Amino acid sequence: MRIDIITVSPELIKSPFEYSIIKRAIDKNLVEVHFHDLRTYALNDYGKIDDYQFGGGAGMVLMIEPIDKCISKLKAERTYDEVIYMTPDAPTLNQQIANTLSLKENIIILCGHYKGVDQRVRDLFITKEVSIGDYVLSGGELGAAVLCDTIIRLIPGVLGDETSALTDSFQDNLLSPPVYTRPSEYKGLKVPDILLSGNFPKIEDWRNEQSFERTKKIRPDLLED
Ligand code: 6GU
Repeated sequence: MRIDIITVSPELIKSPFEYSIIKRAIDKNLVEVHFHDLRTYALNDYGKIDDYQFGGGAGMVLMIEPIDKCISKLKAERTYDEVIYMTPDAPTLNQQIANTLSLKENIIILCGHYKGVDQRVRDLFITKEVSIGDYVLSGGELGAAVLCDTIIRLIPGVLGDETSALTDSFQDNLLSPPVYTRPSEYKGLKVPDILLSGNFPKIEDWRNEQSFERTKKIRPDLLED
């Protein structure tokens, strides 16, 4: 898989790709991530990439021309499955979206900034829009990092234990059950006996029940659909 990220702040988004599971995926060539500084495609030597909005109002809007130049250059080099725009006014990211995107070959992610992008960018180039939740971030970069993390960890070979992504919270619309490790007792707090019993079918039943109870209590909305 190849991910091309277009941003006005490459430095802001790079570090999540330099650690842990995501770094290992890149080192193992399971995914390639390329960052493109939108200012490289600016209209003039001052690096102009945004302007005031027509009709008045506060906040700068990213202009279409630099984005067109960047996306067109990439599209001339290879075919893309999706061109994704990160913005709060979009459907919210969920596990289903991550699962689908993890099967793609090449994707472009455009990070929004300031007041957003000229609507014609969305009309012409964008095939999918994603928000990461009902709150406003200063830019799409953190959202893009979150989206990439959810996608990359699903690529076969990225997680050591092939089955572990399947048992994550949300994979079956349920939250994960509680987990424990040694010691079996800490300051009087005991690990549930069932987990020490060695009875694996019973443990499985207990975990399913805990998942369901936790979901009912913390996220009842997940049980509705
Ligand atoms: Cl992807 N971008 C911005 N700027 N704010 C957000 C978001 C994205 N997702 C939720 N809030």
